[in-house]
Amino acid sequence: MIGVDTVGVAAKLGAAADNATAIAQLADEVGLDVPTAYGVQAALVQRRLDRGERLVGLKMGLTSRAKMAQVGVDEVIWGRLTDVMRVPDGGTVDPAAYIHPRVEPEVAFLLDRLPEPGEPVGDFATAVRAVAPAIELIDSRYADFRFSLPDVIADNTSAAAFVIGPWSPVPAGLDNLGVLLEVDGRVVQVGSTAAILGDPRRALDEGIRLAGRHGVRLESGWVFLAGAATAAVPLRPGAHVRAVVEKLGTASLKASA
Ligand code: OOG
Ligand code: MG
Repeated sequence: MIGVDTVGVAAKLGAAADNATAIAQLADEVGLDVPTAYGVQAALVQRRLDRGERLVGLKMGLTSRAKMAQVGVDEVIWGRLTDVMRVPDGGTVDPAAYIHPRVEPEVAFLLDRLPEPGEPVGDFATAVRAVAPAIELIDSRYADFRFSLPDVIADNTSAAAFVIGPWSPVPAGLDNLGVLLEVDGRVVQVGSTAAILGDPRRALDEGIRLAGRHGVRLESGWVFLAGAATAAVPLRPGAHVRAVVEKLGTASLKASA
């Protein structure tokens, strides 16, 4: 779309994140369509790279019905992950550094040898070196965590932080593993990896395809988040959060009080 100041829009979203202050949705006002929104996302992430962050992966969003229903957007989306967003397993985050942080259970892939652009992932075990349970901390920069499809794409799909649990070799089946999200020892969300596009391996095909449309090629060594299998829950000060994925184990995170 001609005439959208993608760098200017990205600066507003970047400032909202830096100051942990919500802003109003802006897609309608500035006339963002989906391709332009991905352009804003690229500019938003470029601000981070300009201050020394490194691109370390890609995340999928809205790959499950539970997530689509929670936010009222029903298209699969993708965003970019940087090294500064990564929190060590068992590490602590300060909820005050975010606007209205939420946590969700994820499955992570460690990418290995990927097909040429436009080619499908032939052998998953060649494309993916290892898998892990993960937690994503999302924090929409929009007031009340409400947004349209182009709004959330421009906002780097609400990406804020992520935790990767221990890596395991790719198990025989990934398509029906139980998923739990626990807060302070209580189960708050229950799901299955089957909720992720029927099989989280499909999320990788989608990621390669959708990012490829915008000239982004996934790289060996990158982390890939397949998208949450359940709805996200608010991260309260002092909370202890665990994501448990059957056969893969646990990733955990603490929120400072
Ligand atoms: C958008 C990001 C969605 C997922 O795993 O589905 C996402 C949001 O819910 O704010 O990360
Ligand atoms: Mg997510």
